[in-house]
Amino acid sequence: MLRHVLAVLALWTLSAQALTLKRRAMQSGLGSQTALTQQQVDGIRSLLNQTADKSWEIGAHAEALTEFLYPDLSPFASASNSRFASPNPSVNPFPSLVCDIAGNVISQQPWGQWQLIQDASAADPASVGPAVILANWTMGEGQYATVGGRNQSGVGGAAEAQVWALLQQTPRASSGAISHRVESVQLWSDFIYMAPPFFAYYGLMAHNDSLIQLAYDQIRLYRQSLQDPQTKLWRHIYIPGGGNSGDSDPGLWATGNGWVSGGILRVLATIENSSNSTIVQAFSDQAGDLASWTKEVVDAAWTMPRNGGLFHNYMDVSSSFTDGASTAMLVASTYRLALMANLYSALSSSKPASSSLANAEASYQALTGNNNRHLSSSGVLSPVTDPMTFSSQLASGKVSPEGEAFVLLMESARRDWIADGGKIDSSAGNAGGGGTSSSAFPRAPRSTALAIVGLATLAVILSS
Ligand SMILES: *[C@@H]1O[C@H](CO)[C@@H](O)[C@H](O)[C@H]1NC(C)=O
Ligand SMILES: *[C@@H]1O[C@H](CO)[C@@H](O)[C@H](O)[C@H]1NC(C)=O
Ligand SMILES: *[C@@H]1O[C@H](CO)[C@@H](O)[C@H](O)[C@H]1NC(C)=O
Ligand SMILES: *[C@@H]1O[C@H](CO)[C@@H](O)[C@H](O)[C@H]1NC(C)=O
Ligand SMILES: *[C@@H]1O[C@H](CO)[C@@H](O)[C@H](O)[C@H]1NC(C)=O
Ligand SMILES: CC(=O)N[C@H]1CO[C@H](CO)[C@@H](O)[C@@H]1O
Repeated sequence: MLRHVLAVLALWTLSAQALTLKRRAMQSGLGSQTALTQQQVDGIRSLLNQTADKSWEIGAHAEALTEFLYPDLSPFASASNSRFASPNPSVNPFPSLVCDIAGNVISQQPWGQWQLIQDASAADPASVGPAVILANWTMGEGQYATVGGRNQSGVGGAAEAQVWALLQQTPRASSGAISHRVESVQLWSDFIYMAPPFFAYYGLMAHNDSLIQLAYDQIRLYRQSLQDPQTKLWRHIYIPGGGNSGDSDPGLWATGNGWVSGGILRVLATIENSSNSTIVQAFSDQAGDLASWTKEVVDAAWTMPRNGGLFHNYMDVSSSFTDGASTAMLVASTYRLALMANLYSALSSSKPASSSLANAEASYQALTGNNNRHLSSSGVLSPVTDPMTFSSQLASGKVSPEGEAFVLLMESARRDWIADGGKIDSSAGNAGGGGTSSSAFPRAPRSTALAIVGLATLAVILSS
C-alpha cells in the first residue's frame, strides 16, 4: 500500500515537473498545444530565408521571426519580461536573425537613397523599419559595432531617412492619407501593416508622440476610404478622384483584411506596451478606436463563407479560390485581439465574438492538420494567393513568402494566448473535415498522453 502511494506521488511529481518545464520552454518557438511539427517550422524558416526578397516580404519575415523567436522584443511581449520599449545590447536572447535581416537591407542601400529598399511602393519598404530600429538599439555604440557595414548613427539614420521618405517624398490624398505608391496617390489596404507600425515604434523610441499620432491618423484616414459600410471589411485599392481606374480594386481582398487587422494590432500594442503611462493615458481614446476597428474586421471576417476552413481570396465571393495565407493571418489577428482585450480592461469591450474564436481555432486545425493537406511536412502552405497578382492562385508547388510568415504569426499569437491562460475553443471542430485523421490531433497533448501512460505503467509495476 505504501509503495502504491509512493508510486502515485512519484508519478504526480514527475508529470508536474514535465508541465513546468514545458511552460518555461513555451515562451518562444512552438506553443504548448501546437499542431505544427518542428520539421514544418524549420521548413518554413528555411523557405522564408530563401524566398522573402520583396520589400514587404522582408518586413513580414522580420516581424514573424521577432514574434516567434524573440517574443520579449515584440509589441505583444508579456508583462514581466517585455523589452519591447527598452531593447539594448544585452537582451537575451539576442535578436541576431532580425538584425541580420536589417543588416542585409542596409548593406545594399545606396548612399543618398531615403527608402530602405528602392520600391515603387512608398509603404512596403517601411515594413523593414521596425527591424532597423531594433538593430539600432541593440547594436551598441562601440567603434567596432556595425550592422550592414554601418555604425550606429548610420543605422539610426537609415530609419530616420525612411520616415522622411514617407513624410516628404510621398504624395498624399486631400484627406491627408499618405499614398501607398510613390508616383501617384493610391490607397491600398496593405499600407496598414507596412507604415503605421513603423511610425508608432519610431515615435515610441524617439519620444516623438506626433509620430504615434500619425500612425493612428493614417489608419483612421485609410479606414474612411476603404471600409465597406455593409460588411465592415476593407476594400483593397481606392484611387482618390478616380484616377486610372484600372488600378483600383474595390474587392474585399482577404489578404488585405489580414494586413489591416495585423497592422492595427501592432500599433495598438505599441501604445499599450510602451511602459510609459503618459503615453498610455494620452492615447487612450485612440487605443479604444484601434481595438474596435480591429474587432470590426475580425468579427466580420468570420461571418464570411469559407471552404474547408479557408477564406476565399475575395471574402464575399464564394467562386474565388480559397487562400490559406489570409486565413492564417486572420487566425493570428483573432487570437491577438482576444489577448489584448483580456489584458487591458479598457479594451475589454473589443473582445472578439466567441464564435470568432471558435471559428479561428477550427481554421487553425484545418490549416495545420488534415494529413498535411494545406501545410506540407516541409512547410509549404497551399492553396495561396499569388502575392504578385493578388487575383490569381499561386501555381502549385510555388511558395508565398508572406503566407509562410503568416503561419509563424498565427502560431505565435495562439501560443501567447494559451500561455496567458486563454482557452482554446474547439467547439467548431476541424473545419477542414477529416478531423479523425491522426495528424489533425495536436502533437503536444499526444506526447504528454504517452508520457503519462508510460509513467502509469511504471507506477503499476512498482506498486505490484
Ligand atoms: C539564412 O541562411 C543563412 C545561410 O544558412 C544564414 O547564415 C542566415 O542566418 C539565415 N538567416 C535567417 C534570417 O534565417
Ligand atoms: C559613423 O560612420 C560615419 C560614416 O562612415 C562616420 O562619419 C562617423 O564618424 C562614424 N561615427 C562614429 C561615432 O564612429
Ligand atoms: C538609435 O539608438 C540610439 C541609442 O542607442 C538612439 O540615441 C537613437 O535615437 C536611435 N535612433 C533611432 C532612429 O532609433
Ligand atoms: C513617456 O512619454 C512621454 C511622451 O512621449 C515622454 O516625454 C517621456 O519622456 C516618456 N517617459 C519615459 C520614462 O520614457
Ligand atoms: C517628430 O517627428 C516629426 C516627423 O519626423 C518631426 O517633424 C518633428 O520635428 C519631431 N518632433 C520632435 C519633438 O522631435
Ligand atoms: C511593459 C508593458 O506594458 N508590457 C505589456 C505589453 O503587452 C502585454 C500584453 O500583450 C502585457 O502583458 C504587458 O504588460
